[in-house]
Amino acid sequence: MTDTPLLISGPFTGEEEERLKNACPSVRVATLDAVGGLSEAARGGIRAVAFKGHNRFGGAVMDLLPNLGVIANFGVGYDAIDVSAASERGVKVTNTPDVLNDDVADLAVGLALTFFRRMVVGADWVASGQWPTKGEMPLNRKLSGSKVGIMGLGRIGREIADRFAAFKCELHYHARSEKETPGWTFHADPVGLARAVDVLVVALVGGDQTRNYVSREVIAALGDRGVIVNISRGTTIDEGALLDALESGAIAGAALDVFLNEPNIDPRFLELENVVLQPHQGSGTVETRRAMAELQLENVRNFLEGRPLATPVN
Ligand code: 8YV
Repeated sequence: MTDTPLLISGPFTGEEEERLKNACPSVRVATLDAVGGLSEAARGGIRAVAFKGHNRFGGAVMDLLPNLGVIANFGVGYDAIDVSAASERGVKVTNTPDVLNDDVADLAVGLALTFFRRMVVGADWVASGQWPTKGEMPLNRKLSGSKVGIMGLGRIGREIADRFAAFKCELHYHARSEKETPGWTFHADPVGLARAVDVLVVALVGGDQTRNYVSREVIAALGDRGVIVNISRGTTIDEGALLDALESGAIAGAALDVFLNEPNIDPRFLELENVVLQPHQGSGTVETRRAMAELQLENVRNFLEGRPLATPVN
């Protein structure tokens, strides 16, 4: 066993990695795939993993680290980590909730606005130098006052709903149970939610329990004026059904920050004109990523120094 208790497993940015390195006298850096290549003594010394990314962190990797006590995730969503496997092995998992709610909610509204007001087309109208010859841009759609459905009214979903309320939208939502809200309409059935709204914003947690929750039937219920916004995980939507609906015009469009198989997304998306696509950047501001890094580090430090974890999930 060595006295290097922290493993950093990213992809972290240089600044994030430096911060972790500065906080701990001695660290190891390795992708999950490379853990097996570390010496037995090195693996035995590791008690905490600072983890970032969306590659599977399963029981097999945990078994390579016999003294692992905590996996501190950089992100609110921890669907990449097999939490049951961790619990079975007595390994704690932590995440970074709340600090990213505003940014993810801002992006959800920004995606809807970008789709409705076609700002990508507008930017090109100007940047291409063709405004003088093409004249006025074709009219687009009004977002304010429209009917918005939030799928998953957790911490991020609520921030999104509050923002759309400020846009004078009629708010609908689907969640496991009815919540106390300022007059928003609860739908026990996701299909009923989709049928009632123009914009369906997906703010579900990821993981097996929500896989394809936005099913072919939900997508069809949205109708040909309907728009899907997804800032959660690609897994929450039946992506094949979504692509079919976008290609056929069964729905008006989609504005997406998340996909299956990021960053190698389905090439069918690249052929579409009725989409706004972003590279999973919901929490990607300097301020928020710093706050996430600090919370992750707090969890690592607390664990290594024997204090209670700040944000445990198991
Ligand atoms: C990721 C995210 O943390 O918090 C989440 O659940 O999806 C993101 O903020 C980020 O992409 C780094 O993996």
